[in-house]
Amino acid sequence: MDHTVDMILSTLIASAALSQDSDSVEWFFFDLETNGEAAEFFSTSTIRPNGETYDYFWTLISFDIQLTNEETGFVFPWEDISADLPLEYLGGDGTVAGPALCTILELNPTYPEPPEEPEITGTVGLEILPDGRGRFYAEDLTFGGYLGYALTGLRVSLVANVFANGEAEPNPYDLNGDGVVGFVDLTQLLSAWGQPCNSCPEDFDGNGSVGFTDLTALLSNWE
Ligand SMILES: [Ca+2]
Ligand SMILES: [Ca+2]
Repeated sequence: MDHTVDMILSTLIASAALSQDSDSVEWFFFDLETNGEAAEFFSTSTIRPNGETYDYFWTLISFDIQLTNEETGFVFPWEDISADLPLEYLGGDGTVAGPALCTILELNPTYPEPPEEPEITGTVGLEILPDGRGRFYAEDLTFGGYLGYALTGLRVSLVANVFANGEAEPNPYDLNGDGVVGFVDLTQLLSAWGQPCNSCPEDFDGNGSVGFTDLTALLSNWE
């Protein structure tokens, strides 16, 4: 299967004029297009990232595929196959726990249903980033082929509405506040290792110094 078609990324992100730390946003993600490479779009507007929960609903605008004749190289026009997709791909709603980083939507498209081919497998998703932007992405994509026809393109557009409720308690183990407990926090803890400190953030158990108990606490909250 030939993946020589250059990945084209085009986006038109229209967003309601909302200020930083807003309680609700409407994110339009148009034409997330890929030939199989990982692709991502970011919203221009933000929602406040410290919501205790987020209510959301999203609607698929289109889900297009592109086929190429492997013998002649003829590329067929984009075809919207959203009408053939299962109902759960056309839209949905729900609530996720904050604070951001949190995942609103994750689809694992397989089209058509096996054993039919050509097929798509992979992940298409939407998440709220720690800075409050929305990230719409497609990754781990595998395109199949059938009888001389190769799937060479995928294009997805959707709109999402997100509402922030309440305020999440900050995670004490997320020392740098980027929304995850990870290597950056570990590094920060280790750089304070063994030093006496009074109510410093790395001293989780509050015994006046940064040591093994604090390390264990951080690792058991690793994300
Ligand atoms: Ca962190
Ligand atoms: Ca300690």
